[in-house]
Amino acid sequence: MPGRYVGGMRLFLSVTSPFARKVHIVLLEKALAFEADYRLGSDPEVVRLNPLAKIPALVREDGSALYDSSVIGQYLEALAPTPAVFPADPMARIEVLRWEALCDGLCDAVILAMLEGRRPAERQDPGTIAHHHGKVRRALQLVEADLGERAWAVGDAYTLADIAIAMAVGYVNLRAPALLEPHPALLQRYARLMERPTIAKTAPPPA
Ligand SMILES: N[C@@H](CCC(=O)N[C@@H](CS)C(=O)NCC(=O)O)C(=O)O
Repeated sequence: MPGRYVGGMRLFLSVTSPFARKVHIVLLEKALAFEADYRLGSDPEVVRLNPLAKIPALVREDGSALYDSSVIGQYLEALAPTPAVFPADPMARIEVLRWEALCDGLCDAVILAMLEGRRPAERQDPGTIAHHHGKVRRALQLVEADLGERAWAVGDAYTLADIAIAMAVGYVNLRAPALLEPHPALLQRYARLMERPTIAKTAPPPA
């Protein structure tokens, strides 16, 4: 509701949501002023702002809400272009968005496998878990192969693609660490990314 949060931006997030972590990192990188409001997606205030009942949701200065995390990231770049987390070149920008889609989809698959695993044992479908874990395995393989030894995912600068990679590897490490066992290079990359204060500050607490 416009006017409700006048005075600044408000980010609805949780401590474990990888999508919320991604936009939280962007807000910190750009040193933007915002209130962090920790809630579940099912919280009535979140549902009022986002009918999809998901976090992150960002309430803008005019009181209107934005979602999902990819849209929020692009909004923040438009709002505060420096320091940039997207390259200026349009094709390089598409490449950043591809990395983001890959990492977001990877996290979706981790979440869906986790939710299936939380159902009562007799109602769990191992095939469903294997289906989602297959997506995670293939995505992690692609991330590792595609990155190789390069310092950054796109071009020669830190971008939202690297933020998305940190978010995804950090989330697999939290929820399904066995899937990272074949990928020590990704864990090393995550440790390097965690040297950035914005990434360390937003790390989920241990499971
Ligand atoms: N595509 C969305 C995904 C957001 C999402 O799945 N958020 C989860 C938390 S990690 C959530 O709020 N789930 C609650 C629900 O789906 O009911 C984004 O990028 O923002």
